[in-house]
Amino acid sequence: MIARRRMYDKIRGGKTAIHMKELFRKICVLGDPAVGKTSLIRRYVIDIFDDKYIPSVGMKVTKKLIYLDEGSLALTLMIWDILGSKTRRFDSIYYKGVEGALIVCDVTREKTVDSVSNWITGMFEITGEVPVVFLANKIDLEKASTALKQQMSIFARSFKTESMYTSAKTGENVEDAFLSLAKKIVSKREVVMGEKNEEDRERTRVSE
Ligand SMILES: Nc1nc2c(ncn2[C@@H]2O[C@H](COP(=O)(O)OP(=O)(O)O)[C@@H](O)[C@H]2O)c(=O)[nH]1
Ligand SMILES: [Mg+2]
Repeated sequence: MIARRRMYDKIRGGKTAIHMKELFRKICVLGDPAVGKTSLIRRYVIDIFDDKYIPSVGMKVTKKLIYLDEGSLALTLMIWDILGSKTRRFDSIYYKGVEGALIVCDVTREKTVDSVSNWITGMFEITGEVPVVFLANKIDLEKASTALKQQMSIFARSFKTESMYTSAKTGENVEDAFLSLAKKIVSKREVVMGEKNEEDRERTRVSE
C-alpha cells in the first residue's frame, strides 16, 4: 500500500503535496447458493481459486483497498459475503449500510437467473436504491445463451447499469466487475450525497 502511494508520488513527479481522500464503503455480493459469490471475492481480493464448495452459515467481511481518480482517492471496499444460504433473519444486519452490490447468477443454472430480482428487491427494502452490477458467472464452463444475454441486458437497462460475464476460475472480468461497482458508488456520492460515512476523511500528504 505504501509502495503504491510512493509510486504515485513518483508518477506525479514527487515533492508535491497531494490532496488525498479516503473513503470506506460497504458492498455485498448477492445471489443464490453456489453461484460463485465467495469465489469471486477470493479471486478479487487474494487472487486464488479453489474448487471446493464448503457452505457454512454466517458472514465474512473482507477488505480491499483501491485507488481511483488517478490515485487521489483511496477507497476501502468492505466486501460482505454470506456464507451458506441466507435466511430472512440476516437481512437487516447484512444489508444495513450497504452502498452497492454485485448481483450474481450462474450461467449453467437458469434458476439462479430467475431469482435475481428477488435479491434486489430484498436488498432495496433496506438500503433504498444503491448502485448494482449484474454478473453472470462461471463463463469458463458454458457460453452465455442468447436468452441469458437478453435477460442480462434487460437487468442492466432497468437499473441503468451494466451486466458482465465473469469467471472466478480464470479471473475473467472479475477485477473489472468490482471496479465498475466501485466507480458507480463513488460517482453517486459526488452527485447525490456528499460525504456521509464518519470514517471518510481527507488529508494532505507531502511526498518524499
Ligand atoms: N468453473 C467454475 N466454477 C466456479 C466458478 N465460481 C465458483 N465456482 C465453483 O462453484 C462452487 C460454488 O462456489 P462458491 O464461491 O462457494 O459459491 P457461493 O455459494 O455463491 O459463495 C464451488 O465449487 C466453486 O469452486 C467459476 O467461475 N467457474
Ligand atoms: Mg459462499
